[in-house]
Amino acid sequence: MKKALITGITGQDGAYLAELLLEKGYEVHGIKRRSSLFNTQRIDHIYEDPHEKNPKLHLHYGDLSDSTNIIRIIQEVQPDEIYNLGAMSHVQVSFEEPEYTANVDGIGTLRILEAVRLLGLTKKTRIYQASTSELYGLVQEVPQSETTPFYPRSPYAVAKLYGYWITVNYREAYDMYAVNGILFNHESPLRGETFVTRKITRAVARIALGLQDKVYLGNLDAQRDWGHAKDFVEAMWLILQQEKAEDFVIATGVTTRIRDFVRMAFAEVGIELAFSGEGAQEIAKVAKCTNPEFQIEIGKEVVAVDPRYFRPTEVELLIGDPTKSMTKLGWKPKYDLKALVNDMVNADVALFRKDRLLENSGHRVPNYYE
Ligand code: NDP
Ligand code: GDR
Repeated sequence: MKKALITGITGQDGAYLAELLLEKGYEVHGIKRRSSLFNTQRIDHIYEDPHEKNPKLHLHYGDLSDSTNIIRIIQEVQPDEIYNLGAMSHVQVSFEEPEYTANVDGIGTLRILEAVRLLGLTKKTRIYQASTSELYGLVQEVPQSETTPFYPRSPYAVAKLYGYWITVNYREAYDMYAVNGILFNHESPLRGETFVTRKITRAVARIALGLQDKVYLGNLDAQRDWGHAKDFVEAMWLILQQEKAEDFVIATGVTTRIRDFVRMAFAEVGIELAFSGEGAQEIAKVAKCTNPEFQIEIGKEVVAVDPRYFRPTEVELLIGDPTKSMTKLGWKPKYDLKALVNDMVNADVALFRKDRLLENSGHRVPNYYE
């Protein structure tokens, strides 16, 4: 039985990947951070009581900023595969916490590689590094492929640039199986609530159900190549199963503006929007509602721009070229953008129906607008 160690197992990708690897018969170990509240909601459905006989999922307390902790866990687990998904993954927050982001996202990667080297596991353990399309940053060429030059535009992307190159360097210097998956944006119902897609689908559900009046967003002109996280974790696994250690771009090859994601998400609940104004003055009002369940006033303003969500330096256009992964890995996404939006909006409508029930029976349900 193969053993995998996942950093960031409590995050969106960690949860889907753990599920996938368990299905494939792996023994899965994950690193979770100590927090003052439970933080395992995304993996509670696969959690196994450690008192049970032969559990297949094991959780270890740890942190990518703590080398000795990382060394000890890797020594104990002796993994065949490490998926380094742990990171401070929010681009805008990285402008607020640049040093912490560098430590965890940059040096954290080094800690994993160095632990494997020091423990003499270079021939046994394969390492997947969660690299990102944010490395491309300021547009140099489109679509972006494995050979496109990098120009990072945030402390997050700069930290990930170090993670990318230190992975390449350890591969070349020590002949390790250490590879980068350069993944474009991927989303799902498990996506963190403050990334733009989930922020939008949550707002759509809450507005349709009468729990919220409007949503404030930032740059509506940015373009992203969005896929489904379920498809993308499959690619991570495939990347580590190749004979030769190589880096791969994982993307859908289709790009969409934030504004059009907003339009599609509202359309999913039968609400048609009319946009007007420009830049920080842009708004969207309800033009039509074809769903009798949602009593929403025509003409109501449901989207507005708040410049506090503008980034000091923005990545305007991402569109990936997945040719290499499609030909060499045989990877092909099952979800297109419409299916992704449908999955996310339906999940949030189901989630917030529960909140509406609670509110209707007199309970206060807080919501955080980030
Ligand atoms: P999430 O933000 O959902 O998850 C991040 C995970 O990292 C969480 O489990 C989090 O723990 C953990 N983590 C944060 N800080 C530390 C730390 N100091 N030590 C150990 N673990 C830590 O991210 P995603 O699942 O979306 O992304 C997974 C990885 O892929 C990240 O590295 C991200 O940067 C990268 N990536 C993501 C893309 C995307 O579109 N989703 C695209 C390209 C790359 P906790 O739950 O306690 O916060
Ligand atoms: P991104 O994702 O920065 O691409 O990083 P995010 O969803 O945060 O932003 C995408 C684009 O939407 C614009 N935007 C807003 N973004 C947020 N979060 N909130 C808003 O209100 C808002 N309004 C507009 C942003 O300016 C941006 O252009 C994600 C993360 O998962 C990274 O970890 C990963 O590496 C990259 O994707 C690929």
